[in-house]
Amino acid sequence: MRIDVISLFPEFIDQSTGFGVVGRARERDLLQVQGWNPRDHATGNYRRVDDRPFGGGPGMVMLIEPLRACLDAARVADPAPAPVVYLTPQGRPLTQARVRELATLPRMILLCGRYEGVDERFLVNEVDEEISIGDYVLSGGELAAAVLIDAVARLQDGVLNDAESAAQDSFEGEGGLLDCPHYTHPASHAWGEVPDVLRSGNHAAIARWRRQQSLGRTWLRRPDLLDEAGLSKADRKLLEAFRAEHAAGGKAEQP
Ligand code: 9D3
Repeated sequence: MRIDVISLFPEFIDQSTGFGVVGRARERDLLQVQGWNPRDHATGNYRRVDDRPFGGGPGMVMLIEPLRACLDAARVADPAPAPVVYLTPQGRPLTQARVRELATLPRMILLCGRYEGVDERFLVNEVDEEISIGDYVLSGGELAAAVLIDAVARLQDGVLNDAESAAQDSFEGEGGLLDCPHYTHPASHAWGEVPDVLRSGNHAAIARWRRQQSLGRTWLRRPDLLDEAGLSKADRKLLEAFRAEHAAGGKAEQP
């Protein structure tokens, strides 16, 4: 997949996608990320990329022409069709379902806003989709773009190693439940013991315990996800037992 990113801070995009899983995907050429700076396409002595809003008010608005020239340059570099995605607080909230769809595209072009945002006429004429990454205020679209790039990169074929893929499968297979707790050595520590079942060697019991922990934690922390999860009869029994232990002040999980 090729991702072009229009941003006043292309170095941020380059660097923030240079590490870990995403950095490895770029090194192996499973993912190409290229930044494009509207400033490089601005004209005049001051190379302005923004101006004051009509109607007054605080802040600045990104100009149409530097963005248009920048987008044209990205399309000349690779004329394959690519949707333009604008990262904005006004966008539809990003979900893993949308990430999965976007990850199948051979290419997309991301637009990062700064200041108060982008002239509405550019959005109407050039942008295909607007995406937010959640209900909190960032200073610009770059971090949101890095989040989206990370999420789609992990779904490209060959990006995750076998262990990472297995972990991903089991999460997606859990139908949107939270993960169970994880433990490693030492089995005994001043801060507590590893649950006996995990050391029992009984793989069926371990799978059951993990499933129950996932259900219980989702119930405690994200009951909204539980409504969508479509629990089996066995799941409901496991959760019922978790609740009973929880109500009895059990050690299943602190509130
Ligand atoms: C303080 C400025 N706000 C006035 C009401 C509007 C505003 C403009 C630009 C708020 C944030 C931003 C910059 N944010 C993004 O570009 C952004 C974003 C975000 O802030 N939250 C969640 N997802 C995203 S995607 C892009």
